[in-house]
Parts: sequence; structure tokens; C-alpha cells
Amino acid sequence: MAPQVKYTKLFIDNQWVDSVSGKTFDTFSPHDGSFLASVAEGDKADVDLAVSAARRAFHRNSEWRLLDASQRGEILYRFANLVERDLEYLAELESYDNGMVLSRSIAFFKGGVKNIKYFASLADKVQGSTIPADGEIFSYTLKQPVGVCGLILPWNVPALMYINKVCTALAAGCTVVIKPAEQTPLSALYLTALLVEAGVPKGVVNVINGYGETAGVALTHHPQVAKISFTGSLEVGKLIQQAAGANNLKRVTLELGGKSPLVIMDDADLAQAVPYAALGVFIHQGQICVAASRLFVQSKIYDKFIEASIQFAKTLKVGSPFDAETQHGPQIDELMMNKVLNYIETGKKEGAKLVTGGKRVGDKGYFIEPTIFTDVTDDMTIAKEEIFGPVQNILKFDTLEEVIDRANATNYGLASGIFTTNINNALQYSKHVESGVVWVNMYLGGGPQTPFGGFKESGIGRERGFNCIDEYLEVKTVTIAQPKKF
Ligand code: TXE
Repeated sequence: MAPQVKYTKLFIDNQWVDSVSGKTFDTFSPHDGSFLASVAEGDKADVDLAVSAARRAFHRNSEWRLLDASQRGEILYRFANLVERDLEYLAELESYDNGMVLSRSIAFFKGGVKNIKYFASLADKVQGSTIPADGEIFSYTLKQPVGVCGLILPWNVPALMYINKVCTALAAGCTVVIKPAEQTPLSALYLTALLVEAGVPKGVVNVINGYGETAGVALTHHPQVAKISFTGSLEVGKLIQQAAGANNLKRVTLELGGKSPLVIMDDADLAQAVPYAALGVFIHQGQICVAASRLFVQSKIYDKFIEASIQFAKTLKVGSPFDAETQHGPQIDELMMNKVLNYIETGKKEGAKLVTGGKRVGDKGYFIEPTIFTDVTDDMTIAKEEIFGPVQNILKFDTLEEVIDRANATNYGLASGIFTTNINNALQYSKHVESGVVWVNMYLGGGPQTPFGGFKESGIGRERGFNCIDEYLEVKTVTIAQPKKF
């Protein structure tokens, strides 16, 4: 049975409130389509109230601005402990709202706790510099919080994205207005209640549930929002960049999609490469931005690799996220399921060879079989567009030089990988592939310490890593006349 949903309203200025319009929308569970909760639906009027509260909380004399940096860190450490305390509940809530296999959801929250502690530790590590400027002057820099941040979340890993964006912004001293994805509002609301329990002062954290075209647009166009951090589609990423340019030139961090290449060289250890390649694209039913959705296999091992991949995909158990044996759950909703099934039809029509999967499973919930296409060529739609579903596309190549060019022949540049036992291959590929993340003899992995983000149209800026906090800071240079320098 679904866990009790405790929070369904908007959170503005430390209060749970209905929306100004009184409207609500429903959220459903993807594994069986059942109703989970009715949630307050915010729009421009609610965004205005939330931004005003966040502005007040950012005023130089506010409780928040007067805290020591280390005290902001302490609030976040307390938040980490509270997430740990309620981890089981949160993981279930997330799995019901988003369809994530429960064991994976638990693992994500455990990773999330580590992330929170890492961001907490950065709060009092922000330092400017003293500068040996020319002439009779003395210069130094201050790094200061950018202001009110609009944080727009996706539905694929909602809680982890909440943690990465909110905790980095708070460590920097910003105040925030969060807009969760309309498909998955529940974990964001619960996490916000935990932040308040951890001691975040009034107005610092606000949540507006709602749709992108209404609440999202209001946030991205608001003249008092200094920065937007967004994870989602390339299409909306471009709209956000335009909105930022059209009014107050907001700072933007964008984490968008990908069409990530994974290269398997002839000399790779196949026992290792086959499961990694499968995990790389089938994990969370392919609904991850770094999905290894172009799998390049060198010609000598091509047939053998395909055989082993088919065998592996057939072992993946599809079913309810709450069964202990399940490895493969549902897509987020009917719309996304149909979008993925359409891509599969397009793949067949354009001449790719479907070697396993390809169909919906059952008629309740939104399940799709782990699917493999071989004989995929670079010009096919399934090799070019982000599918965001469990579809492994296998392409053949002959040389490293050739595959680097083909891997880079995309507007995306988020992640990539290579399996090889030759160190030179690994080094050359890592140097020349155009992506923000490269995995060698592994796929997926990293943690709060490793920067994450994209080249090209996969995004702007980095989350995680020691410098992530800079995305929420402005550099101020102070220069003082010092006529009697000696
Ligand atoms: O994303 P949207 P959708 C990709 C993936 C997927 C596709 C579409 O390929 O198939 O995007 O998914 C808010 N102004 N990714 O439609 O629309 C929206 O309410 C401001 C990759 O769900 O980009 C939600 O909160 N905000 C990805 C968030 O943007 C707007 C994760 C994401 O929704 C808005 C998700 C607007 N005009 C999808 N329109 C990743 N990078 O991991 C929508 N939103």
C-alpha cells in the first residue's frame, strides 16, 4: 500500500498554503496508474508571493543572512540526519510517485544523504582572494550569494535533483523557490518539511507545485529571480535561456538531455562490458540523462557482444517496483510510454533490427520490455534523438579514430564511456570525446565530489564537485586606494 502522503500544499514563507486560484492537480503511481494525492496547483500569483518571501529572507538584515556560514552548514547536516531518519518512508514515497524500483530508490537516498553532507561541508569553505594589483591600490574579492534562485526539477530522479540544487544554493547563502515536476511533486514537499525541521529560517525555502507552462514560466520570467537552475529537456532549457535573456539576464545552470556514446573495443573484457552497457541504458528504464543510448561495438566482437547482450537483457525481471526481485519498473506515465513505443516503431521502420523486447508489458501501469536494436546507423532517428526509455541501440565501428568522430557527431555532450584494456585507447578517447563525463571500464558512478554537467547542448554549468557552489555565487572585487604603499 502507498505510504500516507503528508504534504500536498504549496510552501510559502514558512506556511503550507492552498494556491491563490484554489486549483489542484492529481498525481498517480506509474506501476498501476492508481491515484496517490491531489496537490495544490500554483501559478503566477503564487510564484509572486513565493519570490517576495524569498526576497525578504535574502535581505541583508534577515535571520538567514546574519547566520555564520558554518551555521548554514549545520542546518544542512541536520537535514542529512533527518533524511536518514525517514529514508525508508522517502524511498517508498518516491517509488510510488515516480515508479523507481524500490531498492534503487533506497540507494539513491543513501547517495543523497552523502551529497547533502558534502554540500553542507562547502558552506564555510567559500573564500575570496587577495590580489597583487598594479599601482597604489589594494584589491581583494568577496564571493557572495547570487540572490533568489528558481530551481526547476525533473521527474526522473526528483529527490536527488532537489538535494543537489537546494543544498548547494543554501550552502552558498541563497534563498530558493522550487518548482517540482508536475508528475512527481511528493518527495520535494516532504524534503521541504524536513528542511524546516532542520531549522531553515522563514522564507528561505519555498515550493510551488504546478505546470511548466504556468508556474515554471512565471518563475523564469520573474524580474527578482537572480538565477535559474534547471534539469529537464533541451527544448525547455532553450526557453529558459531565452527567458533569462529577455528580462533581467538571470544566471542559468542547465542540465539537459544526452545521446551518450559507449564504446566497446575488441580488447575489452566482455564479462565486464556487457552488464555495464546494459545497466548504462536500462537502469531506471532508460529514464536517466546519461543513458548509454548509442552503443558502439568494434567489428571483431560485434556478433558475440550482441548475443551476450540479448541474453543479459532477457534476464532482467520486469515488474512492480515493490517486488524484491524486480530490476525493471514502469515508465513515468502513459505519455512517455507511448513516446518510447513510437521510437521503437520508428527504429523498425528505418531498418534497424529488433533483436529482443520492443513491446509494452501487460495493460496496467506503463511497462516496456528491455529492448535491443542492432544494425543501427548514425542517421537513424533512434541514434540521434533522446529516447529516455529502455532501448539499447547497437552500432558497429572499425577504428578508434572513426568512432571518436561518430561519437562526437551529435549536438549533445553529456556522458560517454569506453571499455578497453589498452591504456592508450582509453586516454585518447577520454581526451577527444566531447562530453562532460567520461567513464573508463565502467559506466555510471561518481559522487558528490565529482563535477557533473554537459558539453554542447547538454547544458551549462556543473553540479556537484568542489566548485559547484560557485554556480550560486557572484564575485565582487573590492579595490582600495593605498597611496602610501610600501
Ligand atoms: O521535460 P520538461 P518532460 C528529457 C527526456 C524527456 C523529455 C521530455 O528526453 O523525454 O525531456 O520530458 C518544467 N518553463 N528529460 O516533458 O518539459 C516542467 O514542469 C519553465 C531529460 O517532462 O523539460 C518540469 O518541472 N519550466 C531530463 C521540468 O521543466 C518548464 C529529465 C522538466 O520538464 C517549462 C527530464 C517552461 N516553459 C526530461 N516547461 C534530464 N536532463 O535528466 C516545462 N517546465
